[in-house]
Amino acid sequence: MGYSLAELEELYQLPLWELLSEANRIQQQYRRCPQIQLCYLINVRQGGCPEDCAYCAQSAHYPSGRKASALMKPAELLACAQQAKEKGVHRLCLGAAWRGLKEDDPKLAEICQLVETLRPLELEVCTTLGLLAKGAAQKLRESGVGFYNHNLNTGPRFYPRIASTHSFQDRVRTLEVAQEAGLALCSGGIIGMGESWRDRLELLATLSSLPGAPESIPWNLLVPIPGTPLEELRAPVPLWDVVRILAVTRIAFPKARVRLSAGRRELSQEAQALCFLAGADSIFFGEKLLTVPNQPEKDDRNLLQELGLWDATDRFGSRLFASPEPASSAVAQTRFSRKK
Ligand code: SAM
Ligand code: DTB
Ligand code: SF4
Repeated sequence: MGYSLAELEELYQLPLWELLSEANRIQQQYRRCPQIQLCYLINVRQGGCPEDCAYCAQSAHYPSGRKASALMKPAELLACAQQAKEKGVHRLCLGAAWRGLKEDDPKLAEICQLVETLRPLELEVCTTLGLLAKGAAQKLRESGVGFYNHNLNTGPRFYPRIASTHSFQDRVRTLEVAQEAGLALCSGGIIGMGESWRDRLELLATLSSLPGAPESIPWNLLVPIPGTPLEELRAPVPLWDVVRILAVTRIAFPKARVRLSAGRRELSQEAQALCFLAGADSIFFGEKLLTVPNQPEKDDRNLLQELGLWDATDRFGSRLFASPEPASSAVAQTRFSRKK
C-alpha cells in the first residue's frame, strides 16, 4: 500500500540530516545501473497547444514567441535519436504540444509511425502527448512505447491556479488509462509556482494511491517563461525544500527513478550533487529541454565524472546494480518502516 499524506508529512518534517541520511540509505539499497539515468527530450511537435497551463511556453494562450510547428518527420527524428544514442543516453522522451490523443485521431497513427522508426536503436521510449483515451494508449504500447509521461505538476487544491482547460482529475485519469494499457508511468511535478510544500506532498500522495507506483518521478524547477502568467509570479524555492521533496520521493518510491528535471541550470554543481545524494538518480541530458536550454552537456559530463557517476555501466558492469530489489531487509527494521 502507498504512503498516505500524513505519512509523507511526517517524513517531510524530519530533521533534514535524518531525512537525507534515510533517503541516501534507500538510494544505496535500491541502486541500479546506470546510477544516473540520462534521458533525452525530443519535441516532435512544438507550440500551439490549446491548454492554458500557466507555466508553459507552448500554450497558445500566452505570447511566449514559440510558433506551432508541424509534426517531425521520421527521418529527422531518427537522425536526432541516433545522435543522442551516440552521446550515451538511455531513454528517449518524445513530447508533443496538443491537448491529447483519441483513438481515431490521425495524429496517433503518425506518432506510432515515429515510434516504430526508433525500434532499431533499442533505446527505452517514453512519450508525453497530453491526455490519453484508452484506445490511443493501447496503440502507443503496440508501437513500442514503454513509458508515458504525464505530470500532475502540483496537488489537487492548487491545480485550478495553474490550468483551467482541464482538471487535476483529467490528469489522474490519463495516468490510469496509460497504466491499464501496460505503459509504465512517469509522473511528477513543478516546484516554484507559488505552491506550498503540502501541495507537493499531495501530488505524491495521489501518485501513491495509484494501483501501481510510477516507474519514474520527475521534479522540475519552474523555468519562468516570458509571456506566461508565471513569468512574474514565480516563487523561488530554497534549495533545502527541493532537497526535502526529492528525499521524501526517494523514500516513498524506493524503486522509482527520481528525475532532477527542468531548471538544473539554475543550480550550482554542488547543489545538484546534493540532489543526487538526496535521491535523484536521473536527469535530462542534452543542450535543450523542450523549448528552453538545458545545462550544457559538457557541464553534465564534468559533474558526473567528478562524482564518479558517469557511465556506470562500463565501469562496474550491470551485474552489480542490476536488481531493483533491496540489498537486504534492513529497511523493514528502521523507524521509517510502516506498519502493515
Ligand atoms: N503536453 C504534455 C503535458 O502537458 O503533459 C507534454 C508536454 S509538457 C510541456 C511536459 C511537462 O513539462 C509539464 O507537465 C511540466 O511538468 C513541464 N514543464 C513545462 N514547462 C515548464 C516550465 N516552464 N518549467 C518547468 N517545467 C515545465
Ligand atoms: C518533465 O518532467 N520535464 C520535461 C519532460 N518531463 C517532458 C519537460 C521540461 C520542459 C521545460 C520547459 C521547456 O522546455 O519549454
Ligand atoms: Fe504545455 Fe502540455 Fe499544458 Fe499544452 S498541455 S500547455 S504542452 S503543459
